[in-house]
Amino acid sequence: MGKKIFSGVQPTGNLHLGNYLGAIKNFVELNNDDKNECIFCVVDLHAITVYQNPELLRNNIYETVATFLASGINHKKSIIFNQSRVGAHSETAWILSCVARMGWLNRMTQFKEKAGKDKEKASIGLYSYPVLMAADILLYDATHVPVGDDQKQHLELCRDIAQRFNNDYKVENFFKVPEPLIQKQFSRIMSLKDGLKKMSKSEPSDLSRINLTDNKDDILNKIKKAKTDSLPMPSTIEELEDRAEAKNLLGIYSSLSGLTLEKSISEFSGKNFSEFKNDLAEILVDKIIPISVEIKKLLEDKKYLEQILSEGHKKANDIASNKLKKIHELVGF
Ligand code: AQP
Repeated sequence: MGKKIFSGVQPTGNLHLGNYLGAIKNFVELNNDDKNECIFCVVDLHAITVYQNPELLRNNIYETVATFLASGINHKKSIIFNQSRVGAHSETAWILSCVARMGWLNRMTQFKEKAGKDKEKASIGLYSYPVLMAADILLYDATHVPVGDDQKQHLELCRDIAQRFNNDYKVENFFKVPEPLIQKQFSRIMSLKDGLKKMSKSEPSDLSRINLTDNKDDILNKIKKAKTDSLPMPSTIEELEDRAEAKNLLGIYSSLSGLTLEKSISEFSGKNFSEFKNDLAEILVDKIIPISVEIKKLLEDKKYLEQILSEGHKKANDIASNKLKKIHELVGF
């Protein structure tokens, strides 16, 4: 039987290699399987949990759609839409926030990381973000949610919320309890400047990430400057312990080449980093430049992108409104 897939990406600009290898590449594979029903959402309501310049946000919504298409998502075989146009997401998030417990949200590590030291100044939206994410997924009866490793905890929370709602309202299986789809290897791509920090859109240094809109020179330059250590390339997986940067770069190489980590290690064993970096840059250019070129081409035709969003909106809205109607009945509205 096929899977019902739901996943989202925030239109916060600078979509990067981590988003691609951790999530979007997986979306494409799932979308290629005709048995699956796929819904891919541009989660703009999530984006504003941290202030976004409105003009940039509008453009980033189109850029995210363009990235989906340029990466290989087929809009004829999936629903692509942006979250803010389907009002049921916000309304369901409210209802679910009356089901979720403070204690559950207090455990979310992403909030702690993103809010930083001064939690009092973080928006309430940033705190309750995982409840909105649960609404996104549960409205569509998704069975599987492909995400990067950093979203695993939010998905567990979504499962808890679904079960609690089903129990409180005595409706077995009303909300499907979704399974995360997290790649076994290389599910967290780290910064090129610090192998202990995840590659991220909001990191101020552009040298920390490969953007999906980078050109060849950008990629060559970023790989040349990527942090490494002074040891030669490792010969075994064990040697990668405590060598976060080497591990990350080899992980990126393996993920793009489709090789296991063991195979990549043996290919470069004992060589120096500069040789490895040349091959890494080459494979990045091979895989990322066609996507980058296509994103730029698609962005020249906003009408086309708008049409895709508008078709997606109609389909998503039908499914979500229908589910919300049932939620209303269950809670007694
Ligand atoms: N470094 C990463 N490695 C693997 N997967 C990643 N994802 C994000 N960063 C990495 C996955 O990409 C999908 C879309 O992410 P998002 O845009 O919705 O949110 P995010 O995780 O907050 O992305 P960023 O880049 O880290 O943004 P900022 O800087 O704002 O925090 C998700 O499935 C995510 O797991």
